[in-house]
Amino acid sequence: MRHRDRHIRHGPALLPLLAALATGTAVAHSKQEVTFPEDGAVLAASPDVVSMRFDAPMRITAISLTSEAGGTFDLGRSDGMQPVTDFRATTPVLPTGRYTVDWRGLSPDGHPMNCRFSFEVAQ
Ligand SMILES: [Cu+2]
Repeated sequence: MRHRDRHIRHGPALLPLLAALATGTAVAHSKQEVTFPEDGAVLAASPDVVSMRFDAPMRITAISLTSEAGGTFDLGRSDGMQPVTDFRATTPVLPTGRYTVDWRGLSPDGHPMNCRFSFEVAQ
């Protein structure tokens, strides 16, 4: 069985289904539990890192940080593309503005996942 979850953070109705799918399988579907910054957060200064926590190890295959103005910013990864439950990447100093983190990953059960979260750096 193959399925793709888009914006998994916004799909609470899917959780019972995902739990049912995970039952009886050796490896579980992973989901995003917590991000830093939180989705919608307004920060007084540039964050040093962005992070995501998962309930099962997720291999992050792509991640990007873009500004509302269209700029892209390099992230410093240290996970070596290995599955991790706590993903962290350092950020450059971000000017005031709105930002979105988009990521794609592979759940332990092999399902492709993707999600995004946004935050604002205020003056
Ligand atoms: Cu799955």
